Amino acid sequence: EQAPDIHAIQNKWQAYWDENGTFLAGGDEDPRPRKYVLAMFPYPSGDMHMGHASNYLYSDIVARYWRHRGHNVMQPIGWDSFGLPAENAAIQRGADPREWTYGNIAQQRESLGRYGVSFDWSRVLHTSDPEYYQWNQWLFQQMYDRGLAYRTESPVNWCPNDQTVLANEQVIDGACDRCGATVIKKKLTQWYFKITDYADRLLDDLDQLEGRWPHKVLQMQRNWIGRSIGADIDFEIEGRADKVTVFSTRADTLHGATFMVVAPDSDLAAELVATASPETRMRFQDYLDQTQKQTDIERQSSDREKTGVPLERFAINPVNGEKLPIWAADYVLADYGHGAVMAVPAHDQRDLDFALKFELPVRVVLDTSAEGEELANPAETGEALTGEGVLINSGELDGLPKADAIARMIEILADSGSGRASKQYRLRDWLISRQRFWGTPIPMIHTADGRIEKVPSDQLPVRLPVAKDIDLKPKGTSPLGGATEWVTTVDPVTGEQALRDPDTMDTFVDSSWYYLRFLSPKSDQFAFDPNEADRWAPVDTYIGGVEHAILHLLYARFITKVLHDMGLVKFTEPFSALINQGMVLLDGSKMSKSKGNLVQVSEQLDENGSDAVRVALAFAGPVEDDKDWNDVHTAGAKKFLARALRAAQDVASEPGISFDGGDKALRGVTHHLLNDAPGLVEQTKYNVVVARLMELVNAIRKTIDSGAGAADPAVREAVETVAVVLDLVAPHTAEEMWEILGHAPSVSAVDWAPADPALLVEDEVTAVVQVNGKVRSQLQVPADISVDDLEKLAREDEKVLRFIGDKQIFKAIVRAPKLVSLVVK
Ligand code: ANZ
Repeated sequence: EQAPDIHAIQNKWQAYWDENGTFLAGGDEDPRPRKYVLAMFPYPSGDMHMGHASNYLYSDIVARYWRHRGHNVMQPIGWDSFGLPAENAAIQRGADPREWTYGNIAQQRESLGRYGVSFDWSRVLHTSDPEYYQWNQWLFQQMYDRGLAYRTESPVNWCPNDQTVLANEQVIDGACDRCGATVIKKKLTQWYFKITDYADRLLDDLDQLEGRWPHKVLQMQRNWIGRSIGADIDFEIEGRADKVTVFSTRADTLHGATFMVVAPDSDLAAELVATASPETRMRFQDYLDQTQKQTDIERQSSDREKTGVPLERFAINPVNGEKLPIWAADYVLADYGHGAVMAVPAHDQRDLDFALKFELPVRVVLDTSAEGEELANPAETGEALTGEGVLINSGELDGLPKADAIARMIEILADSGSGRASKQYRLRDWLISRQRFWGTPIPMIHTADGRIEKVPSDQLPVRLPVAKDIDLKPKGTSPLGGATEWVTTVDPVTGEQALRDPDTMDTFVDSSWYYLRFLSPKSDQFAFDPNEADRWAPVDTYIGGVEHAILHLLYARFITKVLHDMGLVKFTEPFSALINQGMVLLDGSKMSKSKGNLVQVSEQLDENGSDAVRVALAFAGPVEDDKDWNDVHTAGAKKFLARALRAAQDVASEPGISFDGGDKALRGVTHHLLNDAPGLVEQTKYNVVVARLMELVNAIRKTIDSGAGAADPAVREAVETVAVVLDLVAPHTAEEMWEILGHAPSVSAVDWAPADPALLVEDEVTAVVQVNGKVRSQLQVPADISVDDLEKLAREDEKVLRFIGDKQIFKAIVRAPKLVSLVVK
C-alpha cells in the first residue's frame, strides 16, 4: 500500500489557506460571536523547538475548536524580539543584534508557517520595530504623567555577568534568571513603574480568575504580592528626637518584646551606631560589609547561625516603658516593613535563636498549652511558641485570645498615638531601566540644570541608533550613553544642549500590552484602538509555559489595570482563562541550546510532516504534563493519519446522503464522539480527543471490512466526523479528507454536527450469569430488561443448564440488566 504524500498535502493546503485568507479574523461586520485565542509569543533565539511546537499546537486546537463552534476567531502571532540574547550573540560574534534577531524571526516564521497553525498572519508584529516600540515610549510617558513612572536611587539587583540591573521578579533564588550569575546589590538611580500602587487590586482580582487560571499560578502571584496585615508600632529611642516604627503581625505580643533589631544595611542602623564606641563602630562596619555579600534568601534562612552587633542604644516599649537594647542583625531586611522589628523571642523562632545566642531575656506572653498540660519554656526547649492561645503577662490583655488581643492592642496603641493598623507587601516597584542596547529607549531628557523632561511627543519614537557604531560590551553603563551624537539632544524648555536618558526598558514592558496591539497592529494613531479592544479583548484563552507565572503575567495584569484607569479598556484582567502547557523534555531533562539537545521543529517537519508531529504531541499526554520526546510517537501518528485518509478514499458515495439506515453500532461510536468532544476540548483533554478519534477510525475499518462495507451510510457519516474533529490536531489531513469526500473546502469553517441523543442510548448490554460464584455464561439483553425476564433467560440458557445438570437451583440473585447469580446444590 502506498503511503500518502504528506508533504504534497501539507503544501497544498497551506497555499490554499494563504490564498483564501482562511484564518483572518472577521471584521466588524462579522455577526458571529468572537473568541480571542493567544499563545505567548516567541522570543527569536534560534529556530523553533518542540516546546514552541507544543505551545502553538494547543492554542491552535482551541482556535480551531471555536471556529467549528460558529465563532469568529482571532489568533495572532508576533515576536518578542528585544532582549539580551540578541545583544550577547552580537557581542560574541561581532554581529548586529538587529540582523541576528530578524534572521531568527525569518527562520521561525518559516517553521511556524510549515507547522500549519491557523494564525492571522496579517497582524504579525515585532516588538523591536519602531512602529511597535514607539508605543512603549508613549506608555512610559503616560505612566510618568500619572506619577506611575519615577526615578530614584536605591539598592538594586545587579547582575555582574550581564552588567545590568534586574527587577526583583528576575532574580530567582538569588541568581539572574537569564544567565544564572549570583545577583548582588548596588545603589543606583533607576526608573521604576509603581506597581505597588496596584498591589491590592492585583491581589484581590485574582479571586475572579479562580477556576479559570491554574490554581498554582494564582497562588504564586498571591505569595509574590505577599500582603501582610498587622500594625505599625512607634518606639521612642533614647537620645533621638524621632520615634522608630516597626511593622508587626503580632501586636498582641508587645509585652513580650525584649529587644529591637534593625537591618544593618538600613540608614537607621548607620545613624544609631554613630554614637557608639569606636570598637562597636568598627565591628558594625565589618558586619555591614559581610551582610552586603549575602543574598536576601541567605539572610532569611532559618537554619543559619544568628549574628549581630549591639548598637549601644535603647528603645522604650510604648506599653510598659521598658528599656529594650537595639541590635543590628542581618535577618532583618532593610527593604521590608520599616527595616526594624520588635523582637519577641518567646513567640518568634528567629528572635528566639538570636536571644539564646546573645543571652537576651525571653518572656512568654501567650499561653499556648493544651488543657491540663504544662506550658513549655522556650528558653529551655529552644522552640518558640507560635500557636494559638490566651494572653498572659500582658496587663489588661490577659485572658484574651490571640486574635482579640491583636485587635485590642491596636486600639490601645491608636488611642495613645503610638501605633496603628497597617499592611505590608512583599511586592516592590518594578525596576524597568536596563543598561543595555537592544531595547526601547526611555523617552526622557536630562537637562543641564538637572531637570527631567519628556521627549516631546512629536519627536517620538526615539529610535535606536545603528548598532555598528556603538561599543556594545557590557561595562555597567548604557552603551547608548557612549553614542555621543545619539545621546546629545536639546532641552525642550530652554533649547540648551541636553542628554537623552541612555537606558532602555525592560523587555517585559513590551510584552505587558502586546495582546492589545494585535487588534490594530498597523495603527500610527494609537497603541491600540479602544473600539477593537472592546470587541475582542480580554483574551479568552491564553496559553504558555508556567515559567511566566509571575513576571509576565503580573506585569500584563498591572498594565491592563493602568490602561483601564486611563479609560482605554473596560476590563481589568487581560487573560480570562490561562492554560499552562508542560515542557517537552529529552531524556528527562529540559531541552536547551546550551545542552545541545534541542529537537528542532524544522527537522521534524521535514521528517514526519506537520500533522504527525501535532497528533503525536497531542496524544503524548495531558496538556499540563511534561512530556518526554522519547514518548512522542510520530510513527504511530503517521499510521493513524494514513488510515484516516484511506477510510475517506474508501467511501464512494456523494455527499448529502441520509445516514439514517447505517450500521447502528458505528453510528453509536460516531455520535458518542460528537457528544463528548466539545466537553473534552473545553476541559483541555486534547489527548483524549485524539484517542477517541483513533477509536472511531478503527471502528470505521471494522465496518468497512465486514457487512455493508464502505457503501454503508454510517461509514460516510463516521469519516465526515473524523474529518471535522481531526481538523483540531491534523488540519492538512482533515482538509484532504473533506475534499476527497466531495465537499468544498475548507473543513475549518464547518460546524460540528450535534449528536443524536437516540444514538447515545446503549440499547443492548451484556449480562453475566454466575453459577455458584463462577461466570458460566454471558447474555446479550435489552438495557431495560426486567428482573423476571432476565432470570428467565438465565435459567433457560443452554450453557447454564449444562452446569446445573441435575442439581437444584435454590437461590437466584438478579441485578438487572447486568448480573444473574444462581446458587445450586
Ligand atoms: C513581632 C512578632 C512577634 C512578629 C511574633 C512575629 C511573631 P510577614 O508575615 O512576613 O509580614 N518583620 C517585620 N519587618 C521585618 C523585616 N524588615 N525583616 C525581617 N522581619 C521583619 O512577617 C511579619 C513579621 O516579620 C513581623 O511581625 C516582624 O516580626 C517581622 F511572635 O513582630 B513580628
